[in-house]
Amino acid sequence: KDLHGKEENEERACSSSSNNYVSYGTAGFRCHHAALDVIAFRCGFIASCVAAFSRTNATNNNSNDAPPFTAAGICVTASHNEASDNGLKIVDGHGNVLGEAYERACEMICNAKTEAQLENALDCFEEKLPFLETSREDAKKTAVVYFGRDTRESGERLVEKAKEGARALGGRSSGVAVKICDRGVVTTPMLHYFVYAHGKAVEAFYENNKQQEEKNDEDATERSLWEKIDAATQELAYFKRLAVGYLSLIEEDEEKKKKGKNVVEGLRANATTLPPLHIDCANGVGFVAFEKLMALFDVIRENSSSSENSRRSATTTTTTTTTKEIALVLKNGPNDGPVNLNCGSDFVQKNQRAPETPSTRLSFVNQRCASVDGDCDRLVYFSIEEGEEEGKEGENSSKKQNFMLCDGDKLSILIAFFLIEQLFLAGLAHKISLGIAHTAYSNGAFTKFCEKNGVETVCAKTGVKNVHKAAEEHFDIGVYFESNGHGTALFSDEAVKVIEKELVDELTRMSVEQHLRKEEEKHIQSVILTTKLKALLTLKATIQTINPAIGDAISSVLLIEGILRKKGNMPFQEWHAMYRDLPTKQSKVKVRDRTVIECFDSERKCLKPEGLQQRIDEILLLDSCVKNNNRRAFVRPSGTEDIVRVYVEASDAETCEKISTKVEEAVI
Ligand code: NG1
Ligand code: ZN
Repeated sequence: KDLHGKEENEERACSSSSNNYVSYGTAGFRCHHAALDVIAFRCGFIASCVAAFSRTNATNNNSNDAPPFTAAGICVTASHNEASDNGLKIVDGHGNVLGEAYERACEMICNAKTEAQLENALDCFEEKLPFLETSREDAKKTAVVYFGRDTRESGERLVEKAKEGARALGGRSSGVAVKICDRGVVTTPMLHYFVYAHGKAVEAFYENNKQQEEKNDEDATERSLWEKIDAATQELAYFKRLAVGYLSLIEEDEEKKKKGKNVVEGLRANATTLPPLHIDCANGVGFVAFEKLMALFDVIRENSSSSENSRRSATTTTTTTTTKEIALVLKNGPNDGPVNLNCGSDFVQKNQRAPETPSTRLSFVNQRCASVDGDCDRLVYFSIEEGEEEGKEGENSSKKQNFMLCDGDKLSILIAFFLIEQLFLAGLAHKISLGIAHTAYSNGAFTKFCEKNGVETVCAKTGVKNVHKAAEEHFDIGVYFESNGHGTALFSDEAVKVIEKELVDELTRMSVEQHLRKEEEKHIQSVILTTKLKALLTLKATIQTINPAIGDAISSVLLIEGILRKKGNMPFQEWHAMYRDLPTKQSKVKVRDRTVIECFDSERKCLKPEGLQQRIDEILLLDSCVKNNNRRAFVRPSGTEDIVRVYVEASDAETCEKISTKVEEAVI
């Protein structure tokens, strides 16, 4: 009975639901916050189950090892959606998005309207879910559930509901005690990282204690674990990992600058430093998190007794940090307006224009800029050049703006090319495969560019979970970004091992050589680094700069800033000009029931309703009787909003518009 967790009179319809049925969308449940109390409660319960029954890699089913202690998590966020929406993302024991295999059962549980339906859904959940790797009796005594939320007003209420749901597992005579770790307002990737780090701490603990008596003392195990994973320690560990990774990544750059080894890069590095990066934080949690990162850079700088100048000023709207390592200007924080309203990566990427919040309208012009989304797991870079309209100088002149976007595709390209180069220099190109996973929304010019440069690509269905999976399955290092900036570079455990082993081997080889030359013993830093060693160290630093659990805008900013610096302060324009995007048009169409549309071929084609694909194919021939390879159009039901998305790409903007209008009509 208590599983309903339902408030009286709460029957408000979900904006993303049809017939009051809330589907498990592209990234969990998401709709108007008022309809989410029951769903939050039930998701909390689900997360508790995940935590209670899933194991770490360090333990296995048939051993008498100490019980597993992996955690699970709930992010209360609606990412890029408007401020009145909210949502629930469930994090599995490894810190990843809860797998697709569980989605239907979660959907059944969250939509059950009667006691019988609920019981049925729970049975289904218990019986079918593969994550129940342990039997009921074997479930661990403490289920640890992490909670985090973005800056939305409804977040606090929904976290409380979700906690109630999580605690309900303890109340079901399950013998499980539920431990709540509320991390307050954090980015989605931070919460994923905490769950991931929790699992790693547990794994390490069991590895270290395997041979010892204490392994049977569960209470001692738990106590010592809790010391490692309190909120402040975990948060500092997260920022430290990224910041130290970044500093190691750019370290060599300083050396290169002095030596001017590569003429072009050396010249650039001497002539300029990268201009500060102005970050539009979508009026959301990213602002808060970036501020913490900057504070850490300040501490590191102070401790390293650097004589460089540094300036930090905090106001409600803008925070600036300028150190020799990184220069960030933060804009659009939670006090500046409703989350995502006329700002954020979704606004910038979909509308192809700068954020339009009153305080920042003009301040992005002629700067190097980036935008994150409401929960800080997406990132795009952009720049707007403003100049005088030709031949119109003086008072009446109008300004001509040139908007340039480096979206997820261009992030992928920059990272992939950089890593390919490093693998080659490290002598590992033949041992470690690298490729890019993307979605149907990737620009045709991007896929052609990859093909031309021999970079393997694979197209997956929309949604991080799908692209992540494709990257994992196809490559040792899988770089993946959705065009909207969701993504990361994924290193397989095997790839990490190969890199680490090669690093040790190279260091050994160097010290043997040195010894043979009968040189005095020198510290490694005083040795001239070989190209191979430098590349291996760069790869290692890259791995550290990346959030291993999930795509993370903070981590991506550091990685991209690091790469641009390593490329001799590559100007934005040069990165942007690597290839030229085909004009695109994205629109939303409201229909009565979007679920009638079914897609295949990674959502590039339509199976149902009958005739729609044929109609789209006809429209693509507009004003032409031959197929034009630059033209592409597809439609798919959104998994996060109650709309159908239409995507069109063509050689010119005018044709895009025309095709889009016709496809929209066909959908309606
Ligand atoms: P839907 O609403 O299913 O298109 C959107 C994004 C996805 C992903 C999810 C989750 C587009 C076209 N789609 O999904 O890429 O980011 O939200 O946030 O941007
Ligand atoms: Zn997001």
